[in-house]
Amino acid sequence: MILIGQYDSPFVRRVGIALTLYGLPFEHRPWSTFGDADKIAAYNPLRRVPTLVLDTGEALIEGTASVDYLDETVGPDNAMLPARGEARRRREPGHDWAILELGTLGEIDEILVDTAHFKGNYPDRCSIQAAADARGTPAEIAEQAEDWPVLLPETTLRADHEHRFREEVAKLGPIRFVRLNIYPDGGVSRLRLMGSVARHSPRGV
Ligand SMILES: N[C@@H](CCC(=O)N[C@@H](CS)C(=O)NCC(=O)O)C(=O)O
Repeated sequence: MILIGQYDSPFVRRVGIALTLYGLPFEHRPWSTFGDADKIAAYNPLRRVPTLVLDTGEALIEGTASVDYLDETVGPDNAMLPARGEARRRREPGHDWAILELGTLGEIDEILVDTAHFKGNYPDRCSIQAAADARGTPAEIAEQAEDWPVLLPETTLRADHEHRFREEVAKLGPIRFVRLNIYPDGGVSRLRLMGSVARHSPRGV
Protein backbone atom coordinates (compact mmCIF):
# COMPACT_ATOMS: atom_id res chain seq x y z
CA MET A 1 0.00 0.00 0.00
CA ILE A 2 1.04 3.59 -0.49
CA LEU A 3 0.10 6.30 2.02
CA ILE A 4 0.17 9.76 0.47
CA GLY A 5 0.36 12.86 2.66
CA GLN A 6 2.52 14.54 5.27
CA TYR A 7 2.35 13.62 8.94
CA ASP A 8 1.63 17.22 9.93
CA SER A 9 -1.94 16.32 8.96
CA PRO A 10 -3.73 14.53 11.82
CA PHE A 11 -5.79 12.65 9.23
CA VAL A 12 -2.66 11.28 7.54
CA ARG A 13 -1.14 10.50 10.95
CA ARG A 14 -4.21 8.51 11.95
CA VAL A 15 -3.89 6.27 8.89
CA GLY A 16 -0.08 6.03 9.33
CA ILE A 17 -0.50 5.02 12.99
CA ALA A 18 -3.08 2.36 12.10
CA LEU A 19 -0.85 0.91 9.35
CA THR A 20 2.14 0.88 11.72
CA LEU A 21 0.34 -0.60 14.75
CA TYR A 22 -1.28 -3.23 12.55
CA GLY A 23 2.14 -4.11 11.13
CA LEU A 24 0.95 -3.68 7.53
CA PRO A 25 3.74 -2.88 5.08
CA PHE A 26 3.34 0.45 3.28
CA GLU A 27 5.30 3.05 1.42
CA HIS A 28 4.93 6.60 2.72
CA ARG A 29 4.96 9.42 0.18
CA PRO A 30 4.99 12.64 2.24
CA TRP A 31 3.55 14.81 -0.51
CA SER A 32 2.23 18.26 0.27
CA THR A 33 -1.27 19.32 -0.83
CA PHE A 34 0.38 22.61 -1.86
CA GLY A 35 3.63 21.81 -3.66
CA ASP A 36 2.77 18.26 -4.77
CA ALA A 37 -0.92 18.69 -5.66
CA ASP A 38 -0.37 17.53 -9.24
CA LYS A 39 1.36 14.34 -8.08
CA ILE A 40 -1.51 13.67 -5.64
CA ALA A 41 -4.05 14.29 -8.45
CA ALA A 42 -2.73 11.25 -10.32
CA TYR A 43 -4.22 9.13 -7.50
CA ASN A 44 -6.91 11.42 -6.08
CA PRO A 45 -8.54 14.03 -8.34
CA LEU A 46 -9.60 15.96 -5.21
CA ARG A 47 -5.87 16.48 -4.47
CA ARG A 48 -6.43 15.78 -0.79
CA VAL A 49 -4.64 13.69 1.78
CA PRO A 50 -4.63 11.12 3.21
CA THR A 51 -4.91 9.09 0.04
CA LEU A 52 -4.32 5.39 0.56
CA VAL A 53 -3.47 3.47 -2.59
CA LEU A 54 -4.26 -0.22 -2.17
CA ASP A 55 -2.23 -3.01 -3.73
CA THR A 56 -5.06 -3.42 -6.28
CA GLY A 57 -4.43 0.17 -7.43
CA GLU A 58 -7.72 1.43 -5.95
CA ALA A 59 -7.29 4.70 -4.07
CA LEU A 60 -9.17 5.48 -0.85
CA ILE A 61 -9.57 9.25 -0.56
CA GLU A 62 -11.04 9.67 2.96
CA GLY A 63 -9.16 8.96 6.17
CA THR A 64 -12.18 7.24 7.70
CA ALA A 65 -12.56 4.96 4.66
CA SER A 66 -8.86 4.07 4.92
CA VAL A 67 -9.07 3.22 8.63
CA ASP A 68 -12.24 1.23 7.88
CA TYR A 69 -10.37 -0.75 5.23
CA LEU A 70 -7.42 -1.39 7.57
CA ASP A 71 -9.72 -2.50 10.41
CA GLU A 72 -11.40 -4.91 8.01
CA THR A 73 -8.02 -6.20 6.80
CA VAL A 74 -6.80 -7.11 10.31
CA GLY A 75 -10.21 -8.44 11.39
CA PRO A 76 -12.47 -7.65 14.35
CA ASP A 77 -10.19 -9.31 16.94
CA ASN A 78 -7.30 -6.98 16.09
CA ALA A 79 -9.10 -3.82 14.95
CA MET A 80 -8.76 -0.78 17.20
CA LEU A 81 -12.33 0.33 16.49
CA PRO A 82 -15.37 -1.81 17.27
CA ALA A 83 -16.86 -3.29 14.08
CA ARG A 84 -20.17 -1.47 14.00
CA GLY A 85 -23.07 0.20 15.75
CA GLU A 86 -23.24 2.29 18.89
CA ALA A 87 -19.87 1.04 20.15
CA ARG A 88 -18.15 2.31 16.99
CA ARG A 89 -19.84 5.71 16.98
CA ARG A 90 -19.70 6.77 20.61
CA ARG A 91 -17.09 7.02 23.31
CA GLU A 92 -17.47 4.84 26.40
CA PRO A 93 -18.81 6.38 29.61
CA GLY A 94 -16.14 7.63 32.00
CA HIS A 95 -12.97 9.55 31.32
CA ASP A 96 -9.62 8.98 29.64
CA TRP A 97 -6.48 8.19 31.62
CA ALA A 98 -2.94 6.96 31.20
CA ILE A 99 -0.63 5.17 33.63
CA LEU A 100 3.05 6.08 33.48
CA GLU A 101 6.09 4.66 35.25
CA LEU A 102 8.68 7.24 36.25
CA GLY A 103 12.36 6.68 35.53
CA THR A 104 13.05 6.38 39.25
CA LEU A 105 11.35 6.44 42.62
CA GLY A 106 11.04 10.00 43.82
CA GLU A 107 9.18 12.60 45.85
CA ILE A 108 7.19 15.01 43.72
CA ASP A 109 6.97 18.68 44.60
CA GLU A 110 5.98 20.26 41.30
CA ILE A 111 3.82 19.14 38.37
CA LEU A 112 3.54 20.58 34.88
CA VAL A 113 0.47 19.77 32.81
CA ASP A 114 0.84 21.40 29.41
CA THR A 115 -2.05 21.76 26.95
CA ALA A 116 0.10 23.64 24.39
CA HIS A 117 -1.45 23.73 20.90
CA PHE A 118 -4.71 22.18 22.10
CA LYS A 119 -6.96 25.18 21.59
CA GLY A 120 -10.31 23.45 21.08
CA ASN A 121 -9.92 19.89 22.33
CA TYR A 122 -8.02 20.41 25.60
CA PRO A 123 -9.40 18.44 28.57
CA ASP A 124 -11.77 20.35 30.84
CA ARG A 125 -10.10 19.01 34.02
CA CYS A 126 -7.34 16.69 35.16
CA SER A 127 -6.21 14.88 38.29
CA ILE A 128 -3.27 12.63 39.12
CA GLN A 129 -3.05 9.58 41.34
CA ALA A 130 0.21 7.93 42.35
CA ALA A 131 1.74 4.84 43.90
CA ALA A 132 5.20 3.70 44.97
CA ASP A 133 4.80 0.28 43.43
CA ALA A 134 2.63 -1.55 40.93
CA ARG A 135 2.75 -5.19 39.96
CA GLY A 136 0.87 -7.55 37.69
CA THR A 137 -0.46 -7.37 34.14
CA PRO A 138 -1.34 -4.00 32.61
CA ALA A 139 -5.02 -4.80 33.23
CA GLU A 140 -4.34 -5.65 36.89
CA ILE A 141 -2.31 -2.46 37.39
CA ALA A 142 -5.09 -0.43 35.75
CA GLU A 143 -7.56 -1.88 38.24
CA GLN A 144 -5.29 -1.17 41.24
CA ALA A 145 -4.70 2.38 40.00
CA GLU A 146 -8.35 3.31 40.50
CA ASP A 147 -7.66 3.29 44.25
CA TRP A 148 -4.23 4.98 44.26
CA PRO A 149 -3.98 8.06 46.49
CA VAL A 150 -4.47 11.47 44.92
CA LEU A 151 -1.30 13.39 44.09
CA LEU A 152 -3.07 16.26 42.34
CA PRO A 153 -6.77 16.82 43.00
CA GLU A 154 -9.22 17.43 40.13
CA THR A 155 -8.29 20.79 38.63
CA THR A 156 -9.76 22.87 35.81
CA LEU A 157 -7.49 23.31 32.78
CA ARG A 158 -7.16 26.02 30.14
CA ALA A 159 -6.53 25.79 26.41
CA ASP A 160 -2.96 26.02 25.07
CA HIS A 161 -1.47 26.67 28.52
CA GLU A 162 1.36 25.46 30.79
CA HIS A 163 -0.23 24.66 34.17
CA ARG A 164 2.28 24.49 37.03
CA PHE A 165 1.17 23.06 40.35
CA ARG A 166 3.10 23.24 43.65
CA GLU A 167 0.78 23.92 46.61
CA GLU A 168 -1.82 21.54 45.21
CA VAL A 169 0.63 18.59 45.13
CA ALA A 170 -0.05 16.14 48.00
CA LYS A 171 2.90 14.96 50.09
CA LEU A 172 2.64 11.27 49.35
CA GLY A 173 6.29 10.41 49.89
CA PRO A 174 8.27 8.48 47.27
CA ILE A 175 6.25 7.34 44.25
CA ARG A 176 7.09 5.67 40.97
CA PHE A 177 3.80 5.24 39.13
CA VAL A 178 1.22 7.86 38.23
CA ARG A 179 -2.20 7.79 36.67
CA LEU A 180 -3.10 10.96 34.79
CA ASN A 181 -6.87 11.35 34.58
CA ILE A 182 -8.40 13.77 32.08
CA TYR A 183 -12.08 14.67 32.17
CA PRO A 184 -13.66 13.64 29.93
CA ASP A 185 -10.89 13.49 27.28
CA GLY A 186 -8.77 15.76 25.09
CA GLY A 187 -5.18 16.59 24.32
CA VAL A 188 -2.25 16.98 26.72
CA SER A 189 1.06 17.87 25.11
CA ARG A 190 3.32 17.23 28.07
CA LEU A 191 3.25 15.98 31.67
CA ARG A 192 6.30 16.60 33.83
CA LEU A 193 6.80 15.58 37.45
CA MET A 194 9.59 17.40 39.26
CA GLY A 195 11.08 16.52 42.63
CA SER A 196 13.88 14.60 44.24
CA VAL A 197 15.07 11.05 43.69
CA ALA A 198 14.39 8.75 46.64
CA ARG A 199 17.42 6.75 47.77
CA HIS A 200 15.69 3.49 48.65
CA SER A 201 12.74 2.00 46.86
CA PRO A 202 10.18 -0.19 48.66
CA ARG A 203 11.56 -3.07 46.54
CA GLY A 204 14.91 -2.57 48.29
CA VAL A 205 16.65 -1.67 45.04
N1 LIG B 1 -12.15 14.15 6.42
C1 LIG B 1 -10.93 14.10 5.63
C2 LIG B 1 -10.11 15.31 5.94
C3 LIG B 1 -8.84 15.35 5.14
C4 LIG B 1 -8.25 16.74 5.08
O1 LIG B 1 -8.83 17.72 5.55
N2 LIG B 1 -7.06 16.82 4.49
C5 LIG B 1 -6.39 18.09 4.29
C6 LIG B 1 -4.98 18.07 4.86
S1 LIG B 1 -5.02 17.98 6.64
C7 LIG B 1 -6.27 18.36 2.79
O2 LIG B 1 -6.06 17.42 2.04
N3 LIG B 1 -6.39 19.62 2.40
C8 LIG B 1 -6.20 20.03 1.04
C9 LIG B 1 -7.50 20.38 0.35
O3 LIG B 1 -8.58 20.21 0.96
O4 LIG B 1 -7.40 20.83 -0.77
C10 LIG B 1 -10.19 12.80 5.91
O5 LIG B 1 -10.27 12.30 7.06
O6 LIG B 1 -9.54 12.27 5.03
